[in-house]
Amino acid sequence: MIRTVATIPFDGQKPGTSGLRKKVPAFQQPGYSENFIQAIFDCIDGREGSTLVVGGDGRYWNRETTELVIRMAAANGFARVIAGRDGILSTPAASNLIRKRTAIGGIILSASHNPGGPKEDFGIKYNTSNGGPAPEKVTEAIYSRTQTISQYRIADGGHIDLGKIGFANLGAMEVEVVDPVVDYAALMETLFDFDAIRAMFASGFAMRFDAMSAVTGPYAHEILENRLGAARGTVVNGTPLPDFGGHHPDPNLVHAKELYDLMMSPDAPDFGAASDGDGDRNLIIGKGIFVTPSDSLALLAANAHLAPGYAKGLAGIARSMPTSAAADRVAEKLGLPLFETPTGWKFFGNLLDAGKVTICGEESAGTGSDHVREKDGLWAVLLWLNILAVRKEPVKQIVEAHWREYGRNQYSRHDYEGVDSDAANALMRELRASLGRLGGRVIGDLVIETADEFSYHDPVDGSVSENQGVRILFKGGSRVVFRLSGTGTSGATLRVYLERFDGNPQTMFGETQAALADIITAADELAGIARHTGRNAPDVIT
Ligand code: VG1
Ligand code: CO
Repeated sequence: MIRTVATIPFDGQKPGTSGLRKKVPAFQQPGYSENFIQAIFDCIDGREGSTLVVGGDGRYWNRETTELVIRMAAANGFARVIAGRDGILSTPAASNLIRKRTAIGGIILSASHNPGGPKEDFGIKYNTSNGGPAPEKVTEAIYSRTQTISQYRIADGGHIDLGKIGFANLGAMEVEVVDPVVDYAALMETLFDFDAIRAMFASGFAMRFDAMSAVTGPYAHEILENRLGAARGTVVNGTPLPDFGGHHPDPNLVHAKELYDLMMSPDAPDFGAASDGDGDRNLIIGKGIFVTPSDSLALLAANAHLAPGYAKGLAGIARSMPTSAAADRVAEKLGLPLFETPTGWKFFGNLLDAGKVTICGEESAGTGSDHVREKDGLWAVLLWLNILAVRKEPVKQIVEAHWREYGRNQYSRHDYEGVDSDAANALMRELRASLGRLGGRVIGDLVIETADEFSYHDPVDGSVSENQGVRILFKGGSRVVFRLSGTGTSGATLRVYLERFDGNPQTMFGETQAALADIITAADELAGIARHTGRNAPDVIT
């Protein structure tokens, strides 16, 4: 039976960088999730008779919402829903399924790196038929629909067993429950030299992969241990838990500290990696060396041709604006175009669809390629493994050789979390207002060359995205960027991105925070971080 039900007024917080993210109790209000899902469906032209993919990162409320999406899809004319078993699909695996099964789109249930549990975060995101996050014009349309909608449609009755692989019917709609790993693992086999990686593990190469009790556990067990022969126990925290074991599934040096400490100890294996809640990010640590995501992007781009899927070379490279310019140096040397986009994977979609770029990356530990339309944590790990299997050198040696060849972009991000929203907005407002006066200003040894706010002109569809972060460029190529996070669910998070280029082998191996000290001081002076936020130090340094 199909019911039409009145929605509740939507409280109108605009979906941010990655869809709608809120605390679980917000999504549990009767009619709330329904309102957003119906608004998504209303914005899908041609949904009658089409296929929809649904799944998420396994966090609390994932399964309930997967069932809700299926029931609403049945009442909204879809012919088929493909769901991951138990409602599980990593973000890149969902992107792959949308593409492979020519679905009209997909709904991904995740709050990525944010904590999970009954009082923690949940999220709903819509991806379009190319497998990528909906572009801004679509998310804007969905948002305005939430403001006018008064009813949603849902199919009652009928049993949905998400635990069992196979086909079932809900009214006229078919529900197909799939193994979340199989298609993704098959895709990875087409890109990487599994034989070479298997031989490397067989010869004693050791690694640790921390799945952070999030979605990548089943993927990593199957690919690393079962197919590539890594020792049992390589994958730790490999079972997805609704509350991620009480941790933040954020693969950074604070939340993946255990892995970091191991990799810096005398007992370190050859390679360490971790992924986030929904499996789209990666943390890469070699024995005795943390590889910053910006450096990792540059290194992967420079060495990608060593993997079969990229043997023909790259079409181009794209990075988000706050990501360091390390990749630019690789692009220049290889004679490739380099694109600078706003933060958020949705901005890479057009470039990838148009064949202008092959590899993309963000400083926040997201790297990916044209194999799907999302960033992909395990993909990055496998590309690293493929490179290591071919070069047969330790990670540290590869990274240091890269710096010697290209120079080093010393880089760090400082996050101030849970800042009062008014204070954070005031900081950004004052900073914006000061931009016109900053050119030529001297702070210590630094001279400001330009100061502006980044706006992006999409070279494919001509759309313009404004207010994408304040950037202050110093003479000599050092830089500080300020922006507010679009993925938080309480208060504001101020992100400060700091960068200095060092081409001198006498100094480039120095410690990062020390190398950036004068830029850190200048950042506070320019933005009044302590004055506005009352904080004297960031909460997270990566
Ligand atoms: C953060 C990162 C950004 C990333 C986004 C989604 O956004 O900075 O690079 O694309 O999270 O990542 P923000 O607005 O908080 O800075 V996740 O892994 O949703 O999937
Ligand atoms: Co994520």
